[in-house]
Amino acid sequence: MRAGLAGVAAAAAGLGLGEVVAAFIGPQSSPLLAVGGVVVDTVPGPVKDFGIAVFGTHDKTALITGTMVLLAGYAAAVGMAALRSWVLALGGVALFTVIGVVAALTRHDAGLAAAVPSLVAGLVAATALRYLIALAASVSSPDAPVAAPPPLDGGRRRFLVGVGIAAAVGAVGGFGGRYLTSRRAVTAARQAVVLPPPAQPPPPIPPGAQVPGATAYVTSAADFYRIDTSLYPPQVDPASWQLHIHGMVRNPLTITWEQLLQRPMVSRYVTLACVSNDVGGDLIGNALWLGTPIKALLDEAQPLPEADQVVSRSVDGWTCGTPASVLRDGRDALLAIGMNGRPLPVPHGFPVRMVVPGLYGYVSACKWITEIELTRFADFDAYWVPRGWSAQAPIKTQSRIDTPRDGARRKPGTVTIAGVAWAQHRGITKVEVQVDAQPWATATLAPAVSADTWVQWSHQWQATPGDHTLRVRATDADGQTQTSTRASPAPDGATGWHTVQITVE
Ligand SMILES: Nc1nc2c(c(=O)[nH]1)N[C@H]1C(S)=C(S)[C@@H](COP(=O)(O)O)O[C@H]1N2
Ligand SMILES: [Mo]
Repeated sequence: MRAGLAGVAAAAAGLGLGEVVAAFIGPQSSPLLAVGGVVVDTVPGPVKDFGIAVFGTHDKTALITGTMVLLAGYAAAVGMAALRSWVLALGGVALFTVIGVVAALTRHDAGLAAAVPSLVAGLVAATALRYLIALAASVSSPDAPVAAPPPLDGGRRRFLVGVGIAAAVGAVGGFGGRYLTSRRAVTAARQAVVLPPPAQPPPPIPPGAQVPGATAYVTSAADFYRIDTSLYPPQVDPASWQLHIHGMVRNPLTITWEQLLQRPMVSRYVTLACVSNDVGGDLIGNALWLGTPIKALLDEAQPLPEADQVVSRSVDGWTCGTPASVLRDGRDALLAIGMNGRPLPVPHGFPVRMVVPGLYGYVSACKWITEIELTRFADFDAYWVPRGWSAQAPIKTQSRIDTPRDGARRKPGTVTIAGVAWAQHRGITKVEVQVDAQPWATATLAPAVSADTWVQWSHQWQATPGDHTLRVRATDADGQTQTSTRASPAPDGATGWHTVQITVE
């Protein structure tokens, strides 16, 4: 018990100081984040149902908490082992140090220095453990539970003080390290960015685009879903940002932030969607993006005709593969620097990301982009492809009921059913609503800025008392109506009709 406590406290002290050191070397070198990052990159393949192209905020918190709980268990065992054999305990600490070092060194673009936080953590943990175990062993009273706790003798008090100091070092180091890391973030650099004006003003939002009861037509940055594999958003300073366009091109290019700002800028509403968005889900958002057309950049680089895939690489090594034909077909595929009139928020890709109307995010929306490589689908699989997701992933026509919510209660009489529908770049031509087994009724479509955004719809229903099932389905400009067949998001997007149950009384 006492030895277990010593193990946990020693591990906390080590990891805490590791965080402080990592603040100076780089967030990805933190032992916890490095090991967590390796877990993110390796687990999705083999573990079924975790292989989803979604890694949201909750998953990140769960992963770090889970790692800490596992670590605490392991550290307690190492503490216990230390009572029996110091060599065994030292081996236990060393094993974890090595795992941390290897994880940190294998992160994308890691230098040798990335090993230092884990090494410091291991050294501190071993030293603290040695000291605390010595204190624990010097405690005279036995460990067995007793009816009333015996008065603290000197040895016990010294041990508890030792554990307390180690735990405090862990807590102060952990929070302090996080604080130092946040101080080194690119917040100030982002605030200093002055966005260039677009060549033309942003397209006006047609009156009536917003239907009462439906979600906001333009999603604020704060409400915009965030999906990526990074446990700490990459901090990229525009001053040192560069984009390399290379691979199967006649004319490889490198552009700096200053050069990017000189390029023609357009301002476009585009609705982004995650392939992991389940029927009725909210991994979708619509924003006004400011950026420069990718097509012109590619034209300058002169891709070879055989290059059918554009691989975009983020500063953290994440990749996505986009059909070269899509990026060059004239749609508003952008290298974006602004979101809703502000520089991109750091979690959404500051300073530069890709935005491509009509493709799911995992094959097009590379955040923190630093590289564009022309290649062939036959030659390279981007990040999610070996993890069970399709290489090609156009957004599927979908619709969602925003009001009434599932389980809602309404009074009999006129009830507004409303929501959104999307088929980016094709456009929505019809939305229909079905109540119970009645015939499908055509909903009223609100105007939208373009076929690249979602569209809102509404339907007035004369509600009668009882339990009711409401369904929605959309038809796109290709004439395709959503299938009723329920499919889960993997491998290329969910299908099925969004359905809610409500009670009228
Ligand atoms: N660098 C990087 N870019 C990325 C991802 C990622 O994991 N890393 N995830 C992609 C996925 S799966 C989606 S759906 C979109 C989400 O963009 P958002 O977080 O701005 O909404 O980003 C894409 N760009
Ligand atoms: Mo996604």
